[in-house]
This record gives sequence, C-alpha cells and structure tokens, in this order.
Amino acid sequence: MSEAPVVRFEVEDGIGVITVDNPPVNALGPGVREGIMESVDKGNADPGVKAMVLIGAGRSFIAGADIRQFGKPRPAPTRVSHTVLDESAKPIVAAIHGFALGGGLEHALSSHYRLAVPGAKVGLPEVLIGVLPGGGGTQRLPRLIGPKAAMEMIVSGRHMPAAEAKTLGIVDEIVDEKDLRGAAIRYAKSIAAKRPLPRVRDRTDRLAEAKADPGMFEAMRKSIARRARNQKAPYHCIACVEAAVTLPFEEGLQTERRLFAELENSDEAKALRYAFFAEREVAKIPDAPKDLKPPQVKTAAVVGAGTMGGGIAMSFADAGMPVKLLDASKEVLERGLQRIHDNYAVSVKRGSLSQEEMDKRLALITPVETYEEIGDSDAVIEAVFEQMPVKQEVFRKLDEVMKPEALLLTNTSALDIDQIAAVTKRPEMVAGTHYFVPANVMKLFEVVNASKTAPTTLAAAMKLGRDIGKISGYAGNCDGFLANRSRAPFGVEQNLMIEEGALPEQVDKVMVEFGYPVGPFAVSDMSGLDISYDTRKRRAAADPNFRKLPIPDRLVEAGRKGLKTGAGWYRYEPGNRTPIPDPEVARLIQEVAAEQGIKQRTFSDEEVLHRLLFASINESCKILEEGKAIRASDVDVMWLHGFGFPRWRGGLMYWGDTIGAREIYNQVAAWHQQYGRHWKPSALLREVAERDGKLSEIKSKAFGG
Ligand code: T1G
Repeated sequence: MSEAPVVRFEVEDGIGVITVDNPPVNALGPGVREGIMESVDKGNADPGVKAMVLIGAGRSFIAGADIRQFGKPRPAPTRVSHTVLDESAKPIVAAIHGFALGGGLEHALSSHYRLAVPGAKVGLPEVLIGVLPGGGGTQRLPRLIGPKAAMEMIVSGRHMPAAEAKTLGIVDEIVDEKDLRGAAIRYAKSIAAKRPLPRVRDRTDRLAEAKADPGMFEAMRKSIARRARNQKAPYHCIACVEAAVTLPFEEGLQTERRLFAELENSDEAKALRYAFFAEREVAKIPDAPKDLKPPQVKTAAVVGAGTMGGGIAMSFADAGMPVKLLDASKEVLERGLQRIHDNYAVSVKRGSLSQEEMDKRLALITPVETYEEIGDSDAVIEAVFEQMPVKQEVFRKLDEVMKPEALLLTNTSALDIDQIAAVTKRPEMVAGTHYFVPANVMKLFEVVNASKTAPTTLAAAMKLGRDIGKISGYAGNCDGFLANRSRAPFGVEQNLMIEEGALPEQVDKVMVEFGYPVGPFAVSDMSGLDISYDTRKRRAAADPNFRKLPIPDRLVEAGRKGLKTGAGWYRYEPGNRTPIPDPEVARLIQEVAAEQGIKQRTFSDEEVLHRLLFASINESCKILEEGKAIRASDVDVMWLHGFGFPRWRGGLMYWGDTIGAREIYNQVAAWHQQYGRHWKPSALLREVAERDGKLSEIKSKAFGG
C-alpha cells in the first residue's frame, strides 16, 4: 500500500472535494473512514466551503469494506463515518463511477445527493460473503426505495446498473462519464443553499408500502428457502429490512449491528470470504513472465455444432463477441443453430433476456461450412467428438488454415493435448479450454497447459475466459486435467458403495443435506446413464485395467437410461422429474453384488460423505503433488463453479480443513488397507497431516509452494 494518503480533501470553487484513493477498488481499508470523517469536519469548519463531493480515484467509487479486515480485532469506533456524512451541516454529493458496493453504497446513501455515470454499478452484496450491510444500508435503502425493492437488492446481493438505480430513486442524476468530478462540483453548487438537507434516514414515505403488504417479509423467506438452505445471512438481511419498517431508525441500526456481529465470524461467512479471494487468486499464474501482454481475442470460431459447440458459440455471443460456427455437415449445422435459437427463446420466454438482445446475439453467430472461412479468427475452439483421431484430423486442418497468431484451443474433457498439438507445426499455440455443461451457463473455464503451450498462449486463453465472463482456472495436461480428475474418485466411490449395499436414495440424501441442490444419482439420471456407459465402454476397450461398473452397466442394458426413459437409478412418473426410489433397482443391485460375491452391508451417512469427498481430496493432493494444479484453492473454485459444491462450505479442500488433514489421512490410509490401490494416500496429504497443516493453503511445489 502506497504511503500516499488514502483520502484527499481539496477545495475547488467553494466545494470541498473528498477523494478516496485506496487502490485497487477504494475499499474502506485502514484510514479510509477516518480520512472521510476528517474531511467532512474540515469542510464543515471552512466557511469558504458551501457543499462537498465524495468521489473515488482511479477506476471506481468505494467497493465496500476491506474484506481482508473481517474477523480481525478492531477498536470500537468513537465515530461512525456514515453518521458523520448524514449529520453534516453542509450537503454532500456522492459522485459514483465504477462500483458503489456495500459500505461504498452505504456512504453514498448517507450523503444527501447521489450522481452516477451510465456505466456505474451499485449494490449491497454483503450477503454473498455471508454477512449483511452493516453501515446503515438495511435501514436507509428501504427508506429510499421501499422495503420490497430494498429487500430484493440486499438478499440477492446483485450489482444494479446506474439506469435502474436512477429509476428506483437511489441515484438522483446520471451524468457524463468523461467529467464526473466537474459535473459533481457543478451539481453541489446548485444545491448548496437548499435546506433542509434531504437525509435518507428522515424519509418514511416509502416505508408505508410494507403496511399495505405486511406479508412481504414472510413471502421473501419462503421464496429463498430452497437456495438459502443452511445459510443464516439471507434471513438476517430480511430481519434487518423488517426492522427498518417496524422500528425507529436508531433502533433499526442497533438490530443491524447486532445481527452483523452474529454473522461476521460465522463459519458460513469465513467460507464465503475464502471463496471470494480464491476466485481472485485462481486467475494468477505464479511463474508467468511479468511483462507478458496476452493478445486480445476479438473474434472466435468453434468447430463442431453439437450440444457443446453450440453452447460454446453462445458463450461468445453472450459476451458480445462475433463467432463463426463450423460444421462440415449442413444438417448438423442447422440442427445446432436451431438448438441455439431455442435456448435463447426459452430465456426470452422466462423474461431473463429481451427479444432485442436475443436477436443481437444470434446476429453475432455466423454458420460456416468450410475451414477456410474461419482462418482469420483470433481464436478457434474445437468441440468435436471425443475421439483422438477425430480431434487430430481437425487440428491438422486448423494448422493449414488458421492465421499464425491464432489460438488453437480444444474443448476435450480428458484427452492428451500433447497428442493433439503434435499434429500441428505450432504446438506452442495449442492449449485446452475445457467448458462444463451447459457451456453457455457454467462459469468454469478450465485452461489446460500442454507441454509445448507458450506462456503467451496460456495467458491469452486465461484472459479469454475472463473476457467472456467465465472463471478461468489453470490445469496441467493429465487424464481428466484438474476438475474431472479430482472428481473421478467421487464417482468411483459412489458406485462402489452401491455394490457394497448403500442405496442411491441414501447417498443422494446425504449430499443434499450436505448442501448440494441435487444428489449425484439424480444428477446422473438427468444427464443420461447411456452417456457415461458409452464412455466406460470406450475406455474399457482402450485400457484392460479400466474399472468396470457392473451395476450402472446393467441398468443401461435393461433400458434404464435415466429421466429420458422414465427410469434409471430412480423411476419417474410421466411428465414428472421427481426421482422415486425403485425396489427394482435395489433388487438389481443385490443381484449383481451376489454375482460378484460382494457381501453387502449398511452405511452410516457419515461414511457415505467421507468416502465420496475424502477420495477426491486425496486425488486433489496427488494432482498438486504432480504440479498439475497451482494451489488447493483452485481445486475449490473448480468444485464451486464446475460441480455445484455448496458455496457456503467454501470448497472441497476448505471443507476438508473442517475435518482436519490428519483425520482424513488416517482414514484414507485405513481404506487403502481395506480396499486397495485406488485409496493409496497422497504423499502430500501425509506431509500436510503430519504438520497439521491446512489443505486449503497448499501451493504446489512446482509453482513455488
Ligand atoms: N476488500 C478487499 N479487497 C477487495 C475488495 C474488498 N471489498 N474488493 C475487491 N478487492 C480486491 C480483490 O481481492 C482483487 O485483489 C482486486 O481488489 C480487484 O478485484 C460495512 C460489511 C469491486 C466488483 O462485496 O465484487 O462493505 O487479487 O479482481 O473483477 O456494509 O472486486 O488484485 O490482489 O474482483 O474488476 C462489500 C467485493 C464488502 C465487493 C471488482 N463489497 N468486490 O471486480 O476486480 S462488505 C463487496 C467485488 C461491506 C459494509 C460491509 C469486485 C468488484 P487482487 P477483482 P473486478
């Protein structure tokens, strides 16, 4: 942190300008609140100052409290900055650009007027890190925009665009992007003499809304019940807004302070803070040359118009990037385009997309039938059938037609990228960019570094993911890369426990209670058991040691392919997606176990949970050991954004720390004795266990750990 003051106070034309300058996002770190309060004092004491402006330096207004300070002891403040702003004798105008989030928006709400540039975003996203707006936001926002709209904003934590904030009344005026400071000073002069000052805390007119609809709080609680399961913060947010309606302002503030204190050091908040910083860390590749300037990808192409290819093309169009979709078969291309069209139409029907936006995105997708037509694209992603010879044939063609600086990327989910790159004369331009299903929805973008991938290509692929709104994570080239490889043992244990006597409904109950929206067997039924059946058949043909899974094989061979056939691990009533336990499956499981000579037994819920997650923790340690991952928190980001791991638990490795590396190692070692080599403990897990270290803090030695 630079020694320059984090808050500056300058007087310009009779207006006191308070500038917060605490890069990178002007968070309310040490000295910022104090600096703001001292500046307001100076302004009020200076007869030459008629009004004040609060503004952020650099790319943003204030992005909230400094999250790194949470959980740390701090002296009880003698004065509170948002009250000092509120009670200022002279008017204060908040001038917003970039982000006004959390404590940042609360300082703006405590000011008397708010201006914003068109590109600004405002919000109270505290619930996303397991807390609530603790700077008066839950008491002031309902007074300004009404309790319903305020509750929606606070419980969702969403970032609201300036135009919508203006419509709602959060922002008084939208001003020109290029001259925010000037516009704010002019505005401050125009209102300097106006009295009384419009203090948000004094407003009550919008609170009447709740009198007309007293059931709104209970209705909100009901509406979030499914997604806020096991979490406290969303409910405390609702309670605070309710207090704004039922209590005088100061008492409402006390309720807010009390409930905030309850949440700040909760396990939920700590885990969500961990996830916040892990999602920032995952973007960084430690040994990348500092002066690396990855080329900007402005145009893309996708080879293969199947389900994956179509979703990938949508991910580019959704980010406003023109994309060419290539498929040699006219029929497949048309079917692919129709699928894209239908996907967008569903979003329009749901109201999450306007018809105009749909048309704009479709216009960005150009179907082509020849390789020559994609040669000028900055990046091409291959998404054809998951077979090596097929992929190699595509890369031979790409090597012929693509411009020299183009990124040659493959969406393979497991194949060896070195073998794919080897058929080109430019393996340094080849990398993996592994999407998750559905590609236009899932945020995870696994970037696979092959042995000849150039650092620039790697950096450009990581940046490409971020530019299209994905979370890019690094993985080394190995079977299943980071995400699928770390998840595979979970899948194996899932099936082995069934052979040993557990039932799908027990395993699913355990994982739903753990926090997953749906259990793994119900998920398999949704994606279709025949997909993984075909993969198993292919892999068994290529590798005699490949572990067969007789029970799911038997289900598919009995025509039980999942939801689409009305039966899989569960049975389904026609037109109903609710999984119903089926005694026929229990009978089939016992039959196969008997044939295999496997003695069946009962399982405790805890054993089910530990078998699934310890297996993946052990494998993740092996991946880190081999240098195929940079840090353990990357594993967690991939599980949060690739496999729906419950966010309020932080991630797989972070959850492992709630058990402890030593207990996990001891259990893995015991299962190794009992079940054999697939439970062979990772040496790194053993090392961390011996020093009682934290799994979530592991950094791979290959990356300086
Ligand atoms: N505190 C500390 N560091 C922060 C920070 C924060 N609030 N926000 C960002 N950073 C760091 C981040 O770790 C990264 O660091 C760098 O800034 C750039 O961030 C009392 C209790 C503003 C939308 O929840 O959502 O106020 O990795 O990569 O993609 O009621 O950052 O470079 O070292 O994310 O352009 C409420 C959190 C706090 C907003 C910008 N505020 N931040 O996104 O950049 S609680 C938030 C964001 C609160 C009060 C309460 C995003 C962003 P590094 P970035 P970005």
